[in-house]
Amino acid sequence: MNNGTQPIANAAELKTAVTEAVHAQRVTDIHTHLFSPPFGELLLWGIDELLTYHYLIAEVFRKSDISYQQFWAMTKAEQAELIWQRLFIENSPLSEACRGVVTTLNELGLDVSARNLQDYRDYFSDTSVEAFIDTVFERANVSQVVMTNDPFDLAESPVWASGNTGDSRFHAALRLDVLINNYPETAYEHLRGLGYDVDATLSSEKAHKEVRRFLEAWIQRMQPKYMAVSLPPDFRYPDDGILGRVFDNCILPVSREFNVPFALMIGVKRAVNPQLQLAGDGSAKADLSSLEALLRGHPDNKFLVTLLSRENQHELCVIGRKFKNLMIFGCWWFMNNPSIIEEITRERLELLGLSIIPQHSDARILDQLVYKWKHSRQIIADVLAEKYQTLLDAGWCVTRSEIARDVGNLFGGNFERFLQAN
Ligand code: FIX
Ligand code: ZN
Repeated sequence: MNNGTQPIANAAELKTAVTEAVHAQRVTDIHTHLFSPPFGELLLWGIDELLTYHYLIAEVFRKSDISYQQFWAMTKAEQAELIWQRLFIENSPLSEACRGVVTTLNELGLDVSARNLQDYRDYFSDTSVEAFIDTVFERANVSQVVMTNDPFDLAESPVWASGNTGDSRFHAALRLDVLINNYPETAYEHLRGLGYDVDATLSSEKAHKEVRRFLEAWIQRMQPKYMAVSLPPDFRYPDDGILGRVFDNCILPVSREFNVPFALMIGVKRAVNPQLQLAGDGSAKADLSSLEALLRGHPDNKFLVTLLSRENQHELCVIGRKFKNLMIFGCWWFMNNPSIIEEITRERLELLGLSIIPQHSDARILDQLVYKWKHSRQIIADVLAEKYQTLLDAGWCVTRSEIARDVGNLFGGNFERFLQAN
């Protein structure tokens, strides 16, 4: 019997070993929109939330004659019923977002062949959120998740003020979209209201110091794993506007001083169709010379990066080869589909070996951890098995414990080491 240290003998044993290692590995999910229980209604879960995920809202309009106005006037339960009827009953749920609901219900032990929405509702109404968190973390084999925490969101502030975020499996990420993308419209007044002496264009030394003070206060309060922003495809750096001043004089120095990496999620075109609300964002290819300039100009800063355009993915891998202060992570949003995850994962392993974080879930609804990780694990296992097989074919020996080591790094170790590195 192979105890883990003997070379794997053949292709069948390899395939089994990789699949088992990937499924046994507990995951650190480095980017979600989930919240721990003290955040109350911000933590979404249950069948009606699953069905009204914004990915499915975008799809239902394509299969129904309902107007935007009529849809948004419905209750959540009515929206869920419409989506269930149109996308699951009147059409087969083939899209990745639809398939995700089926996988999730099935993994939770519900009878998907019955197609009975009321049964699913009954299941969720019979459980508490705390119990359901345990169920989901166990089924998804996730050990910890990173939330998305907006310091400008008044719904979050009471929890941060209380100092009790409840469940230590939920970690913070300090999200800075409002500061970076909406400074004149929103952040400026908000900061003034809190007593920070900032000016409208963020031009003075004093204002920079004040924003740094704001960031430091939130870092103390949240203990975030990283600071983060989503950026449009036309993001440019260096920049002589507000973005450049926030980056150069506020975020980057604080990120360095407190050893809190800065995560950039680049390529989102917000509100391409505003009628779709949260479902209305699009994507486009970014000019990555700006990212190169940022990495080159700040070798002592650490950056986590994910991109929304398929066309950018290969170029990003090449940039990863040039800059060790870059950690590439996840297949974000429109990239989070099996065919593209497979392609990107293969590309990354070929160009960067095991020095990546292959996936995050971006789950907005707790239940989604189940399907997002089940679907991704399968693809990552298949690609890894193929890559180890090419080594075996060339006469290299691989052991089960080496595979477990590699998989452990991909699903959590690389993230932890990147956070700790100076
Ligand atoms: O900016 C983000 O973090 C995006 O992931 C979200 O805004 C987006 O709506 C989403 O849910 C993607 O999966
Ligand atoms: Zn997200």
